[in-house]
Amino acid sequence: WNKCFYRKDIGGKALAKKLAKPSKPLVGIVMGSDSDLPTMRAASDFLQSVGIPYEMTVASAHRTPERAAEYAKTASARGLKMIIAGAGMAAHLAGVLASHTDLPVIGVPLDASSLQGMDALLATVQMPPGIPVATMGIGKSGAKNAAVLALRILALNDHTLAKELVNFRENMVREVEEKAKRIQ
Ligand code: RP5
Repeated sequence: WNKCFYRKDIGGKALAKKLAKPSKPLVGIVMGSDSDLPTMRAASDFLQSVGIPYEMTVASAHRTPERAAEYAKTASARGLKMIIAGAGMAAHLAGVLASHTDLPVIGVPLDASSLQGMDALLATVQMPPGIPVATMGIGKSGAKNAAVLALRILALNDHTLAKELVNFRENMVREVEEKAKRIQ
């Protein structure tokens, strides 16, 4: 699988040590096509900004069903804690991945057809009882929220990530307050 390790720039000896031993990815980002990459970058960019190691690849529920199944079946053994799956049109990717793993799967419906993502939203969200997909909003904001949700889940058991979550939220408050000042 395509690996995309990331370590936050911490500098000095700690960085040298970490670079010698790459972090294992905790989150897998899967998309149905390479045409989804510009949107799904919103997820990987966020994970990178908070220092969550991830891997990213393409697997399609329809064009490469065996690759998609294999990815999900081996995800837990590779150390992944959850999967973010983005797909457009008849977006069955997140559901298919969820059917082959017990890891939490976060689905991101993408706008890839004349139905502007409504097709993907319904295909992703409307799962039969027993196989859940945590479905985000359509497009880039959904992709970013998938990564923010991943941070929230991982922060439950990780003090460093819990601090990242607090920083992220405080920065959001500061940004809104700055913007509010400018419109007074
Ligand atoms: C979906 O079909 C993919 O996730 C993508 O959003 C859409 C179109 O794929 P391409 O024809 O651009 O490869 O399966």
